[in-house]
Amino acid sequence: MKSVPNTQLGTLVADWPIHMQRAIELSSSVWTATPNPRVGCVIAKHGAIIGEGWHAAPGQAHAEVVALDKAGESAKAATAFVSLEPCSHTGRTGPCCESLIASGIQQVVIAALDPNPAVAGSGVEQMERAGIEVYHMVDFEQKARSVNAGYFKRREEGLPFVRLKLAMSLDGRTALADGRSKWITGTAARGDVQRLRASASAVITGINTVLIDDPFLTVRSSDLSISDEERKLNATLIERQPLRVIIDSQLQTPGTARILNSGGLVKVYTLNEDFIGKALADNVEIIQTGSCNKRVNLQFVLESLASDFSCNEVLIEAGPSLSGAFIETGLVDELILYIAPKILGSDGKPLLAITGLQSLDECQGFSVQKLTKIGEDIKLTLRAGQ
Ligand code: AOF
Ligand code: ZN
Repeated sequence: MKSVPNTQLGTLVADWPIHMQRAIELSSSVWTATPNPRVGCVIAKHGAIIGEGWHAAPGQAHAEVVALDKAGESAKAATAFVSLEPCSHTGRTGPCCESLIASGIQQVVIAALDPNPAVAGSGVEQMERAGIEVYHMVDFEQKARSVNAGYFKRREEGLPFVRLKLAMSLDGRTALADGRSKWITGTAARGDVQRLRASASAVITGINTVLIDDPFLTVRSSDLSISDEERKLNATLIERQPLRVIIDSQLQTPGTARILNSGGLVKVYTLNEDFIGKALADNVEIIQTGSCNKRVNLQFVLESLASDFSCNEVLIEAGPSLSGAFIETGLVDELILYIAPKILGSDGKPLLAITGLQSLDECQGFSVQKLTKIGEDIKLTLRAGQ
């Protein structure tokens, strides 16, 4: 495989960056393909696109196969641009590199190797053995990886990408002193949260939220404010419920909790050793996990979600204690903060229960990635680290 930086592309292949950019764009046509990565493919010949496609969901055709189908016989001697190394194994579908070889494609250009141990370079090897020229556009690697930050993190570090969603007033409060908080933010922001849920492999919450708010934490089609086109592309995701996860050290979740009774699978992580034989419902699994200062060890939970349930991206929607604990342990990769232009007053509930910081050096920093107005509210996207 030849690594080609953009600066070394000759005039003959000047259109390569455009096609690779398109392949990466196509990969994010769907909110998620969990547990699979998002992958896009463009097939080009003499500068023109003759086929393109993306992987829509596990079990459905891989991006290369969709694009090859569109290109038909013209794929012979053409070039395929794929955002991820074509697979070489038989999973839910057959190996893409065999389909590419059979089509008579002459060149395959990738943006990143697939970290799946069943692939990991063997896709490239097989294609090269069959006489296909394989190129790696190194300048697109970072972009391709960021589209699948969760997939790469799970495969390489055994952890999912962790997104923490928070909503607060202008003065950093989440509820009045008596706990009343329903709908601080407007309908547009709540519709956006629905989309975060639909994009997640799992939504994590804590026992306090279950006991106080009794949320469903479901994806509700009617609450998603999206275009018809986006609705069509993500139709299966709107129907699917992400895995719901409850961190419940003492196993206090009542069998009547809405989160258990709204469809989809639920995992309850607990420290309670007497859980054996306790059953909440058929869709609910109780998992005993390790502790850290008598609280559920959050790193263990995340490791289990990655290795036992193949979660690529998880969304935390919890109260100040659990959200604060995730931040304090440094496990959050991205923070999505909705700010409602309201003042709830200093006796209102704080955003995060984090105490005891002694110096400014101990404060965690975040870098602002994006700032948008959403309805009447503000949405801030932040990444951990400065
Ligand atoms: C590709 N093109 O579009 C995708 C790939 O069980 P399966 O058949 O769905 O395969 C899932 C694995 O295939 C996944 O873990 C990753 O290694 C690769 N994904 N590969 O060539 C695609 N989605
Ligand atoms: Zn494949």
